[in-house]
Amino acid sequence: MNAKATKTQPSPAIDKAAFKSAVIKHLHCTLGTDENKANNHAWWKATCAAIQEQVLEGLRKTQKSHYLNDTRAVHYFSAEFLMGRLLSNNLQNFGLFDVASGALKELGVEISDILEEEPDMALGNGGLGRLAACFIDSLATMELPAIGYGIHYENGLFRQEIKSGAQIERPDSWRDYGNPWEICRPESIQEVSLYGYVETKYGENGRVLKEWHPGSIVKGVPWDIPVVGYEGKTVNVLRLWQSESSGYFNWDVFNAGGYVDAQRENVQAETISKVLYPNDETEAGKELRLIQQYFFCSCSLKDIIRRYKRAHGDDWSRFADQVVIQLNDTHPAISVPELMRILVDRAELGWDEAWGICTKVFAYTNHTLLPEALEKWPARMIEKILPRHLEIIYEINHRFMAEVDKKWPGDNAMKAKLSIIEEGNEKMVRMGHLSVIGSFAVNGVAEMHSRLVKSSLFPEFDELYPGKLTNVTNGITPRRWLKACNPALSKLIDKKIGDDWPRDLDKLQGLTKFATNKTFQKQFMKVKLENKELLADEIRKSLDLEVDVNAIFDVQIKRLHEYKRQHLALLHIMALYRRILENPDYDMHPRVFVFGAKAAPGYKLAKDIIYAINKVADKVNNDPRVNNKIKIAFLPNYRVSLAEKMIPAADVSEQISTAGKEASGTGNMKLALNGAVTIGTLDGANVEIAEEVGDDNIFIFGLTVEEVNELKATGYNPHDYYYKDPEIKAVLDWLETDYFTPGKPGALVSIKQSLLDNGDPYMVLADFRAYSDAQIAVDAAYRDKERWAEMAIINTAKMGKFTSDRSIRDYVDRVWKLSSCKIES
Ligand code: TH1
Repeated sequence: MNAKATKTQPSPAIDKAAFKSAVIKHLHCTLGTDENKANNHAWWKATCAAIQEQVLEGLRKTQKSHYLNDTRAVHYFSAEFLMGRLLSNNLQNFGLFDVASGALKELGVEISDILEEEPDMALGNGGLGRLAACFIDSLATMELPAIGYGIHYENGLFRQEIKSGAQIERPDSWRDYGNPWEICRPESIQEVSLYGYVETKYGENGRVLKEWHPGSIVKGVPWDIPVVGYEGKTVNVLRLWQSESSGYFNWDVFNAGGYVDAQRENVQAETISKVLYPNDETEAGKELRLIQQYFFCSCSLKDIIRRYKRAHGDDWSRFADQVVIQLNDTHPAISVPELMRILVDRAELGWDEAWGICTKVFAYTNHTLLPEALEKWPARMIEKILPRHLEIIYEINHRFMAEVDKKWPGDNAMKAKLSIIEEGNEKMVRMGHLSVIGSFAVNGVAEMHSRLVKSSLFPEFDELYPGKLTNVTNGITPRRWLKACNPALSKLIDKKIGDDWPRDLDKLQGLTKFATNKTFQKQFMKVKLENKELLADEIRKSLDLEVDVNAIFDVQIKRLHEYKRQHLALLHIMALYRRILENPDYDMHPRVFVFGAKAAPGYKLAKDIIYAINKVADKVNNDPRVNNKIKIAFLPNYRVSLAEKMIPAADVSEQISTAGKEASGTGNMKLALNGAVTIGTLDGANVEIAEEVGDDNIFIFGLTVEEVNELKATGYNPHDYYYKDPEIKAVLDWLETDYFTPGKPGALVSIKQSLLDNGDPYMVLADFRAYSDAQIAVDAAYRDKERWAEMAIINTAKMGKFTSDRSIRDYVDRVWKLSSCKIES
């Protein structure tokens, strides 16, 4: 049964002939070249320029409509936006992909070739940054007034090369040859103060006035990236700030004896937005990082206030009706004292009135419970860089302590626990506490994570502020993560259930009834096979490695971190290898283990794990005794555009973090949406994926959070597993030999040490056997072709919940209270 064509497919604004002339016009007039001379890069730029005409028209109309309707808007503050490539996305969203592809073909150009010319905008580390990108896509698609605020890093996340198995970091220069999407807005430059000292003055009726005399001032230059919603009606912006020197030298501070501080110009202004810190989930604690955070928050708040004042003058009473600011983790938490400073010192509002505004404007999303990711800044560092902000933080805390005393009279332990200030050798400012206290809503990112935020991270805050802590489960945009990255599957789905699922992902439920239909199963698995062929080509090009597309494609793609347990996957692969060596007839369906992962440059063990995967790969891939039953492909430089090629080709999705550690995960959603079956722990959003697809369509294994905690409490000893399970022992001992690193015994020993001597903090050994058994079940299931096809289809069919449109709907209803705004044409 083929469903009718629906009306929701974007209808192209221009036809092929018009698009073709636009491309040629830009080739001539924007790029100064012509059809005979143009290379793929020039064609790419001309095509971008052609579509940018539509984009900018949409942007102008959107801004006009928002202004005329004086809309309430959400301002998404995030230190990271992992946008990836924009051309194919923008073409898709305008419904112009086929038009452009046809026009280019007539010009003798393959669209797939020019799409490859676009560098990724990699202004983020991983899930947190990509979530921000999915959210602004949904906001535009749902016609909600929204603006993303972040940093215009000159260098995004490093480019990863693999040399002799080891990770090497190279700078990422995404703008070297110009970025066709961004628009510089010099008319909206802001100034940001740093360093210096605070002067106390007395105004009329004895009012205490604080004046900050900064030691240096830098300029923030805004660059706007248009964000095109599906069907191209609303075009919102992502505004990224670039730092520049203001040429300003503070004589005032110089003369007041602050000579050294005045010289702070040598934190050269330009360095502020030079580079993205490459640490995912580890707080860097570096002065420059705090400056980056303050820099973009201060610019963004001033930008918001400028826009508000244009409509409302000095009347602050409506500010909180018009403005809501979402803090993406604690990275923008310094916004809370910054807004207080602007309101109290600049606008001269009373403290209570200012605090009333603040706590109606901010909402905070927590993304992790890992202690190493919870930001704390030395009070002395804040005092040096932002002396007035430290005073404000103390004042906020002073008043908060009084509230705590009201609730728990005389309980000093409680005060110490909840205080924004952590006492100790060095006083530290807890940015999480500041964010909870300064916000009207706090959310975790998956049901289980939000439960843990309430029960173990912030239980007292939950008692103090009932209802403030809530959940919004993460989501992903189906436009990029199915429609654009998997055109073959998208077309099959269109034919079967109609083409309005990219807007209404619950429609995929309609596939359920075909899950056992033999014809549909064949069609679905044929698409999967074609996608595996494409990835096999990529693996051949990148690694010079041949893989069998009839093997199970088993994919683990995410940042490298011990808690994500890529080393659990590695130990299992080594165990399989060993079983084959011991028994050449060892019965297993051939498997290709595909990895993509970057390690933080300073994270030694993570880099060792990458090295180990590559060394084991060298050996296994070239050992004829393996008889092609196992291949290992570690694809270098994992990034959004590579994910778009890997995800459609996956049969199995590895989501094997220690229970309680992965707040949500979003790769798990992308893979399942594309018909991969999950092998995973009961962690993060895996729990909700299991609820949606049902126990028969997912492979759950391992300790639960409760079991992890209990084992920890009663004393976990990894040696027990090492001595009790001969396979674990053999595999770990193997790491100590030079079998995988000929001539270099011990090159892989750090992994064994972390699992034994260092106590195996993520309980890899405790979960090994359960994982191995689950993999045996995966193997058996795959051999039953029809059963597997059914599972894969069900996974796609049941992912409706995980569209980022649903996440945004939840934020709108529960937190932001926004209304959509129709764009007048
Ligand atoms: C990730 C979480 O690890 C992941 O589980 C979640 O799906 C994702 O955020 C989106 O919510 C995080 N990334 C970072 C990055 C930094 C600091 C904390 C986190 S939590 C730099």
